[in-house]
Amino acid sequence: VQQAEWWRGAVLYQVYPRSFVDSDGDGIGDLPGLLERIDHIAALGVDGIWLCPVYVSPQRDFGYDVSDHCAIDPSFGSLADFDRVLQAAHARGLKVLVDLVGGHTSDQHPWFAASRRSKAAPTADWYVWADPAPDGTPPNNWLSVFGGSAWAWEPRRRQYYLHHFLPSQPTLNLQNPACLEALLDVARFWLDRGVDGFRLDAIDFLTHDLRLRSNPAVPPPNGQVPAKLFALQRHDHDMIQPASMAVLRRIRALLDEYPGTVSLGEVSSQDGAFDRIAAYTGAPDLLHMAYTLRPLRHGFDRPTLQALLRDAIATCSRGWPCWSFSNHDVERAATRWAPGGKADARFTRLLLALLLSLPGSACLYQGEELGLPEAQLREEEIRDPFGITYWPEFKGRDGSRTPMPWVRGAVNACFTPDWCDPWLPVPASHRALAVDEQEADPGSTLRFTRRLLALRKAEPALRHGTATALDLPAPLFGFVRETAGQRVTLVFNLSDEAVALPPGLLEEMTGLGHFGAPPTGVLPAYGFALLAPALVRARE
Ligand code: ISL
Repeated sequence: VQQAEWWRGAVLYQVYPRSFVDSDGDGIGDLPGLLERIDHIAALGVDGIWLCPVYVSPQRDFGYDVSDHCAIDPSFGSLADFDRVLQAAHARGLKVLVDLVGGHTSDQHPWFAASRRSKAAPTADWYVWADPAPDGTPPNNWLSVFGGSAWAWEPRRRQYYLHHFLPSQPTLNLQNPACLEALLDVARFWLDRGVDGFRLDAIDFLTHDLRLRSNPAVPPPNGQVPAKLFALQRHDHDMIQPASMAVLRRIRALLDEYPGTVSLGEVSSQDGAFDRIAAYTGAPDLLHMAYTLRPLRHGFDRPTLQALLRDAIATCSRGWPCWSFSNHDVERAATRWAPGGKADARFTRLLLALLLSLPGSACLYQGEELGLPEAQLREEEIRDPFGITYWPEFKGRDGSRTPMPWVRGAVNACFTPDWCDPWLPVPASHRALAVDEQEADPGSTLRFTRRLLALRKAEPALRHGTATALDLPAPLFGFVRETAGQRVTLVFNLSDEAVALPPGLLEEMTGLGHFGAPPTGVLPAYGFALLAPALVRARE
């Protein structure tokens, strides 16, 4: 694999900077803090970092509402701090992808400030404006992901503007050529600074139906009105439009001017997510890779995993998926999928082993390497506007955004200087999983994750190999990764009881190194075995 293809099979560590390390004591993580702890990331053995937004922003959606794309929000530091992080990452062999939030800006962005003031402004058509219906109501029935109509009224223009997320996140009109050029200029700014590519936010929302047709209603699933009303429509006209492909092609063409840079698209969890990953990444003039949180909608049982593996194999044959089991938008996998909803170290490691052995690339979300469970927050602790709207049916996304626990015994686990309060509390349940504690324990999840990543580096089959399902009796699930005659076999015990390995596999174990379960031929509860030649080489 050429250097330019470094992203195939790469693992990216997702940093949510607000919650990584706070160096200056305002309760908010920042770039100097990230710099202090960058060796934690390098020591994991990942290939790069995906850094969530650090641009100037009123922080209504914690950085996904950008008001100046080419400057760093003072709460995170300065451009000089950014350059230092970039340099430190590159010095350690880590690539850096930054977020490109192309679908919308903050309402505080100068582009929008001018656009809302007058229909004659240079950026008048850079957002999606529409006249009211004859009765004064919004132009159609589109809904915002975060609740309510997707349209907000602007008295100065006597028009509505579109927002797929918060009203303070007006949708950009990327079908306006000047607007698209402005977005490409933003991308160029960061590429010139040396970033290795972009995570592209919410690509299913980049363009919309220019006729503004209403979406068809769908009956409530199981006859019950869902907590999030967004599910009550089929999003035929506000999402997933063919016109987005032209936008993505322009972004790719720009990236191709900077060899080695890559794109990672975020695909919504609407039906057909894997087909869309294939469509978005299936041609050399489109995206390099894409991920979806779609699998998270399901439980963690054998049929679901079998379907997931089928999707993984099919998507790899047509495009390139990136796997993400946890991130800043969803409940942490260690809790979401845990048996009985109670995080369990054995199960958490099984999840990590699966995440890092599926064919494709992968994102590891900060704290996932520690096996952090979802934080249970009280209503008054919630900061996420999505959670505030829908509490208590949906508690928002803060449970996966709490600060990284660095030092078990320190005030705020050393996320902040000890004299200040973090923006979200450090959960008591995270202290025992703090980095210092896990560094000292050879059997910890952190040390396990490092060994797993080292194995992925050493074993080409795990990075680049094809995948083939294994036909195993329940409760076992497994597959084989293979490249150039080298095989890696993976078997997972999905039950809470020990299970004997089938005889054929036992034979395969002889002569192969084991990772995970002890080589006794029995997989303990939630145990797994990863059988790989590199493990033998390592022993010799
Ligand atoms: O699937 C979805 C809607 O059908 C959602 O998961 C959607 O794709 C997601 O909410 C988009 O998330 C991204 O953009 C948001 C921001 O709040 C999230 O943090 C970000 O990851 C708006 O910029």
